[in-house]
Amino acid sequence: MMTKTYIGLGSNLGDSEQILREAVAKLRTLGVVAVSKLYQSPPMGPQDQPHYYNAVAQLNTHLEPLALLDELQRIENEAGRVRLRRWGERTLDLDLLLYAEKNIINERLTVPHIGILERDFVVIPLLDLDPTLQVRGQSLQSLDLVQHSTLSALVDQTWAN
Ligand code: ROI
Repeated sequence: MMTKTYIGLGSNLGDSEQILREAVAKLRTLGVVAVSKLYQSPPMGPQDQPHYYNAVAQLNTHLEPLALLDELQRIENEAGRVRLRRWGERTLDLDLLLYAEKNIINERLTVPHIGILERDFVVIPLLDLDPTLQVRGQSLQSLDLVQHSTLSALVDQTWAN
């Protein structure tokens, strides 16, 4: 069975735009992918780190949640993932945000992703992909942070093609 999933992408170490492009190319080996615009976003966490490049991919895949998580972690590792400190800079972050309408809680994975409704760098790209999206019964479009977003679009949705 094909499942519609959403993956958050973030990077603020190295050539972040290229790193995210390569990550999207690898996601395409897991199923059918559509991408949001590419954004630049001020760091959440310590401010003495570079701004982030953020985007979201919609992935239609046959993979079960934990098998998908394994693949995401493999892609992170292949990007030479470096993480310097908690809440700090990283080469590549791939977060499983949503797995259809499923709620998943186990030691490796919480879906919907914790904090999804509080982070503009997740919510705004999600809305590019589906302006009507709801999470835990909440319409993303009507969240306050959509009006007060600190995000700036760098390039349109053709960036990862
Ligand atoms: N801040 C921004 N703007 N974007 C991210 O992707 C991001 N990722 C993180 C933390 C450190 C929470 N801050 C972030 O993991």
